[in-house]
Amino acid sequence: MRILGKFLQIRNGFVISSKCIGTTATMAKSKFDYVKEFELDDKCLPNCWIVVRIDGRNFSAFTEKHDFAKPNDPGALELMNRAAITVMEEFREIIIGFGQSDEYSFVFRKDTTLFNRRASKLMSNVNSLFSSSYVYYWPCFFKKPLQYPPAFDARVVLYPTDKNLRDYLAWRQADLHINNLYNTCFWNLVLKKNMKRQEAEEKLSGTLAAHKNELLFQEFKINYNNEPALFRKGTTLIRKLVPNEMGRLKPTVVPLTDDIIADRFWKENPEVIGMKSLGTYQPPLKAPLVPGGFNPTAVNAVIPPMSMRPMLPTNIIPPHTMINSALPKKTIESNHQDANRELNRNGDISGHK
Ligand code: DGT
Ligand code: MG
Ligand code: MG
Repeated sequence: MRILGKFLQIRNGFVISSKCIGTTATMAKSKFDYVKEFELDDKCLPNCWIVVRIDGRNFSAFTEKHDFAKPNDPGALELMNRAAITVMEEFREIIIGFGQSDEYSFVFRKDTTLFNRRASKLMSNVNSLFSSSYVYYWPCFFKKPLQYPPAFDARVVLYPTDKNLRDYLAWRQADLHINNLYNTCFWNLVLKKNMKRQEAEEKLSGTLAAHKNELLFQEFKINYNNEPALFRKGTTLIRKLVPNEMGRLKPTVVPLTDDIIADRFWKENPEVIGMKSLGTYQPPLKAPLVPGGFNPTAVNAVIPPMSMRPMLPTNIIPPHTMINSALPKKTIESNHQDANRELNRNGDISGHK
């Protein structure tokens, strides 16, 4: 747009001399281009598992401010799972996720070429989608509105061998076990025996796991092994073939509350580390319920009760509702091969060959 004859133009809201336009554009290409060289190459080493772990920033304060149940808030854990499932539905090169407390680990297949394996791209995309999903789905799980925007930190760690990866995941689950046993004792002492926090801390100081188990049983008649698996084992997200309404098997992110330290899990789900065709989901025969109808072993545990999601459009309710409506075994088996063939053809789950 010309204002003062040929001397002034308005471009992008700035008034500039028409004489300078050509020169400025040329300079931007030649003179400033070198700054690109300052960007570090952060491409992840080849043939390594890429783990992105996110963790809530100062969640000690966040959980207090938002009245989370102590020591475990089922809604809060389900919200973490919902956000993590959103991440895994978007980034299909993630083969497994593991969540506990305010953290989630996501494992990219070791041969992923996503974002050219750039650590900062992988990490920032996962973290950003997780954080926005956490806020987006908040009203489905909590009646109290968010008091301030939560934040998550993130890191990338590479593991060169399958054993390293399994040990990493075992480490996170063992960490959960140690903290949860302690916290279950601590909060029972504080909330049920009216102990001061410092008193409870002193009572538990230096005690071994066996002592804590004994304390829970003797003083509160709690058998720790009967506590909800969600609290004791965290949530493991893997991909399985799950029948939809039409009986067709569809690749689905499935939340499990399983022991991932022992070999059994890895034998039952060899496709995870083996990066093979997906297995078919077998619903647990007997899903133990915890008070309030919360069902931590069922796949649809991540779906909040209807009463808690009045504000949600239907299209953001996760597609896991059919998982427990077991189809006849024969139908599942005959669909299994077709579904895996379809996966390979469409690259639907590019993480599995
Ligand atoms: P950070 O990660 O260094 O910024 O600091 P924090 O405060 O996030 O510490 P972190 O990540 O080591 O510990 C997680 C905190 O979140 C811890 O204070 C327990 C709390 N938290 C996590 N899940 C729950 C829950 O379900 N209920 C309650 N009451 N607290 C929880
Ligand atoms: Mg934290
Ligand atoms: Mg944490």
